Amino acid sequence: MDRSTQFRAQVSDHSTELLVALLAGITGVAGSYAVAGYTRQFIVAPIDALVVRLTPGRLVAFVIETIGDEGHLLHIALSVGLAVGLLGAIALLGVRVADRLTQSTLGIVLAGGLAWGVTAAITADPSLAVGAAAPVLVFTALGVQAGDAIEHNPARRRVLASAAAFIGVAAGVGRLANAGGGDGTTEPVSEAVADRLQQADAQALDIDGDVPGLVSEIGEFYNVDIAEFDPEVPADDWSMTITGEVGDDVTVSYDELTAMPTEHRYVTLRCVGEDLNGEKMDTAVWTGTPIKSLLDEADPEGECDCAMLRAEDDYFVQFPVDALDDAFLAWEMNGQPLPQSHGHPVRVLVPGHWGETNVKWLSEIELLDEAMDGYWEQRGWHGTGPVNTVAKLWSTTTLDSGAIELAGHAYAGTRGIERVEVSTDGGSTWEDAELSEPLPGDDVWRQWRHEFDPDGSHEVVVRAVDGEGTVQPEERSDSYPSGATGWVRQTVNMMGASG
Ligand SMILES: Nc1nc2c(c(=O)[nH]1)N[C@H]1C(S)=C(S)[C@@H](COP(=O)(O)O)O[C@H]1N2
Ligand SMILES: [Mo]
Repeated sequence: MDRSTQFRAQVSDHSTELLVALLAGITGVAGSYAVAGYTRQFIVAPIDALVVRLTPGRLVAFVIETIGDEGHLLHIALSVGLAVGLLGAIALLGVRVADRLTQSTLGIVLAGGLAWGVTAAITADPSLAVGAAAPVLVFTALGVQAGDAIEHNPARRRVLASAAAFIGVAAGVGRLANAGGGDGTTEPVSEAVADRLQQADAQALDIDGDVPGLVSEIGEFYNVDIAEFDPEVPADDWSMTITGEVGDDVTVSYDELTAMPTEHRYVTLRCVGEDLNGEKMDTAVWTGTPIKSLLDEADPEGECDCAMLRAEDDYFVQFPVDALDDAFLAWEMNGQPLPQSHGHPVRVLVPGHWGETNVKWLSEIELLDEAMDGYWEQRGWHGTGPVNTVAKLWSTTTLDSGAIELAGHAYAGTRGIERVEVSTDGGSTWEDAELSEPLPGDDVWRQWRHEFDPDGSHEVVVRAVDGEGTVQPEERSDSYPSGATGWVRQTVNMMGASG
């Protein structure tokens, strides 16, 4: 062999190795998805958790502001890439070991074993880890035994085709696994909840446009999570401890909690990170128990009168103990067991405070001696206080009569909504909108609706007046760091809304 043929042989050797490693990585990730679905046992889940944890807060805020909800695709893509790289590197190691030591079996078993061990360790699920390990083993074996054979077409094409087929099947199976997880069954709703759902229906305004009712459907209720993969906490395994600067630690189990005096409350949540006219604001009927008696039992004695709430997804948020006085530990949403994505089995609902204080998958309340930042506060947000007042303009509809109907919801936390005012001339003159009767509760939105006869183009402006008589401030600010402010404005003409 002259030098150049030798060199060419080496290059194609390397490219075959790399191809096999890449296929092993991709099929390993696909195999893991096939058996685990989009859950915490999927190999990408723990890697993504690490990626999110290591991403600087300023970058997170920047992505939320510029890309918004699609931003999570960035870290998921990165995490999938890292998982492919990890399994691919293991396969490559196997191929090299087989090659150098001329021990095919050793290399293959090493790669399969390592892929299994690493996946089992990071997902904490040894049996489902086989889903990632098996394809790595197979493709390492292919690389070792058929290394020379698949250097050229059509063998290479056959290997690629089988890898592609495997990935396709795995994706389908994984999707089925997901569908099985949230099995879509509904529990019968108690009479008390049914009454409240009915009351919400009855009090909703007759709106032509597409606006949520006074109670949001579970599947439509917005979702904000720090983790891409929700914790899975069976009710039987759940308990919550009040600890730290307390007279006595208090621990409750799920059965103890649900045996306590039960209430059904209408509560609205709104995320501090949403746009002024965004849609991360929803209402449900929540079933749970007030937290006060448990707090009293624990007897808080910390210097700062503040509490750190912690959750199973390593989320944490700190705010004044006083805010917990009227707070609520909820285990049902619209009469259904709390869905996994909304904090199963138990979450906190803190009246009037921004969404981030409403900790899901709650595990611990620690009373502190000194105030500390929570997860979002460490990333620059100020989202633990009371919500800003807002009137949303969520629909603009031309009615059969030719009139234009404007509609939306207004919310001001525990201050309540007294009035919604609408201007159709850019803010020169104002009229009161029709308002839904207030639902019982201290922390509930109201629906509003306003009809007018258009005459050319209109600059529509809406603003709410809270229960204390304070008009929603006009000055505009972005959601970062303290929640969006300003009045929602829209240019509306006979054809409907524009901008
Ligand atoms: N454990 C935990 N609790 C959490 C969060 C989270 O990521 N983890 N997100 C918070 C934020 S920022 C908001 S706005 C609300 C959203 O609740 P939802 O997803 O049920 O609508 O939950 C809060 N509680
Ligand atoms: Mo939020």
